[in-house]
Amino acid sequence: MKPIDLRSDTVTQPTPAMREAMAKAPVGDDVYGEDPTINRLQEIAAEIMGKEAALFVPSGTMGNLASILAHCGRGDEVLLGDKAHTVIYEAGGISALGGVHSRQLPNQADGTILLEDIRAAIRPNDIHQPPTRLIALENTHNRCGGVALSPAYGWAVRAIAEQYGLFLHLDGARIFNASVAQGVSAKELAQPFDSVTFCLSKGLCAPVGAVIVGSGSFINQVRRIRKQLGGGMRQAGILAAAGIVALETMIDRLADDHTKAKKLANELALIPSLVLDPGTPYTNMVFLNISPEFPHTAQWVAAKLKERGVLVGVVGERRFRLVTHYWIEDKDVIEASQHFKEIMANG
Ligand code: TLP
Repeated sequence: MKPIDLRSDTVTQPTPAMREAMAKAPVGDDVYGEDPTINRLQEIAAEIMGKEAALFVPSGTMGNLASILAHCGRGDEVLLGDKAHTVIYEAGGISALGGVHSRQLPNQADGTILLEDIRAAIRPNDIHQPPTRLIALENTHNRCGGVALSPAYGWAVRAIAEQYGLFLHLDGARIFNASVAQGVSAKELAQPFDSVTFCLSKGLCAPVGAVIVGSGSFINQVRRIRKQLGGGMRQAGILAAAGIVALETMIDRLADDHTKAKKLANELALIPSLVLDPGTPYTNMVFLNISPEFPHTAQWVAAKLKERGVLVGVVGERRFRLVTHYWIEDKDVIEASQHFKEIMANG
């Protein structure tokens, strides 16, 4: 039996159309810049994001790492939210591999960092202190509940970046969820940023890959860094072919995932020992806690759910993250909620 896998949208399998495109893709050596399918993916990506150029990379993590290493030298400082994926889930790569000093500012519940906190964190020109070089934001914001940042907030941070001569990077792993949820184009969301990483292999269902977009000279720089990181791929047009299908056919349907997340949240809200986060879901993620009177942990509940073929993300002692995606159907939402209900009632 196929499990109902709500752990993440990273678990999505490629669609049949993707598998077909992958089988037929013309390929070449991309380190020589000769893979026609990768070149096409990069052209489409740059166009969608309204940037000069794009670079295909193996993962969102490498996209953020290469971008931050391009903006910052060793000992430079990047301002990030304390709940940023780059801070929590990227194995400290920017520090370990780039010597970049990370300054973590409190993320607000809406995924933003207060503008006054950003201003106050910018270092003076003082030889004792690491020079502030970059501000990095995340949209949608994973650890802040999958909440979307608005273009207006991007522009407000841009104004600060310009005032102080800083670069601005966006981890837009799920920028298309942010776009669909707010009814604004990804281009509008990307415009205030010097560089954006976005993922093909989450809600868009491609098996592998992310894309970095930015100016032509920036993309030349990250191309060299990608090589340093061992991410220069050869006949990877086979992967890019799925990415093209993702960008051409899988963006608008993300609205269905948001609707399914709402349905899931509505069902779970009826279960007495579960407490949903206020406002959840903003996009395709439902965050919830187990109420204090329930005698077991989230791990315990997750293990019981697993026995019944339902997989959920445990993101705290008594906390879950459930993510909807292309391979979750309406009936799966009902079934998963029913299993939750029974387990919580018999706990
Ligand atoms: N996030 C994964 C896990 O790493 C937590 C998930 O299941 O959500 N930026 C953001 C905002 C992300 O959520 C992720 C993946 C990445 C970057 C990294 O992408 P990959 O997995 O392609 O390196």
